[in-house]
Amino acid sequence: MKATLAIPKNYNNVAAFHEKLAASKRILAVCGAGLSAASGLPTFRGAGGLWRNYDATELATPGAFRQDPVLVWLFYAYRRHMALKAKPNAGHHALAALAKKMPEFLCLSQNVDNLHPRANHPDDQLKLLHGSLFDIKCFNKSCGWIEHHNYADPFCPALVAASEDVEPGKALPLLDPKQKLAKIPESELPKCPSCKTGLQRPGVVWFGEQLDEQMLRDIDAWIDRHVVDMVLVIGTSSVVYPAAGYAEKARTEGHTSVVTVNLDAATPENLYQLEDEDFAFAGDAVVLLPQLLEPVIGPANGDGTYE
Ligand code: BJW
Ligand code: ZN
Repeated sequence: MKATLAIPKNYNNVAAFHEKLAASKRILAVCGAGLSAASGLPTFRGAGGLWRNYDATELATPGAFRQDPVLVWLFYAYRRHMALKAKPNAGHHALAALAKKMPEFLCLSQNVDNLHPRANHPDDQLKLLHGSLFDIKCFNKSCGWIEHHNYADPFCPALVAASEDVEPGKALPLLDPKQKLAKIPESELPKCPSCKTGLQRPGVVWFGEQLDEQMLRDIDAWIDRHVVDMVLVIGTSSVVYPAAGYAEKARTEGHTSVVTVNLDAATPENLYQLEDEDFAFAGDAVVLLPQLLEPVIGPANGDGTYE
């Protein structure tokens, strides 16, 4: 849990961070939606967290899907379309470059937008905690059918309204809560090809659902193997568990620095400040990560990539 908070000693202190980075061999990152904000994808909480007039987190539950699978599918079909149009940003590229330079860097990401893999982040140094928009599963829990790398856009003919492109400056009718949604019969949503009865659903982790157990075991084993020198907490409100617990789980008191990189890092709710060795950087992850990691990854190319 987060503790009482105040501005840490090492607030926006890049030189002190670089000293700690030079002495670090094992780094864990915990990323959230703020990392993809510069790629044009909205965050969950705060401004941008509304889809039509729904709180995005209210649609991210099995109950919402059970009650209105068409509505939830429109939300996810739109998110797939947006993620496919988006490009990984310099923050994703900087993390991928760090992974290539530092074998003992592990990146945990709550993001389901596929932008880490598209930045060529090595698979074995990336754990997608909340799954992927581009995995499709069966809603019938006992079935177990899953399809990876499904990039169909529109996802199915019935959901075409979610994949419309409009002229710049114009609003997509789907996003205007004043415009009624066209009636799409549930029977037009694709069924699971294996059990033939369950609806297909996005392969993401909704509230109340378990994260992949093997993945959680692998993360725990990685953390327990040796001391972790640094935990980068990037663009996340750190309110969703288990993701929010990893900074403390990985901390060896007196040694591990927890480093918050957040647009709102001046706001106490967005800060981890439990120990003197912690750091916080207020700003856009797309600007801060290349700057903070530069001693290890070098300068970026003009387009934010490193290869
Ligand atoms: C920038 C920026 C820029 C902006 N640069 N920064 C222990 C205690 C209490 C509760 C629980 C617990 N353990 C489990 C729970 C229950 C629950 C939970 O955590 N609830 C809390 C809300 C209280 N957890 C679960 O249910 C999880 N399952 C689980 O643990 O199973 C076992 C279990 C079940 C039930 C009970 C107990 C145990 C599953 C969680 C799944 C979360 N799923 C979602 C949807 C995924 C699919 C989808 O994408 O639609 O994941 S919800 C949503 O929140 C999404 C995100 O990954 C996640 C986190 O959001 P994130 O990334 O932090 O985004 P924001 O918007 O909140 O923050 C953005 C931040 O960026 C802000 O701080 C900005 O300032 C910043 N920012 N622009 C830098 N440019
Ligand atoms: Zn099935």
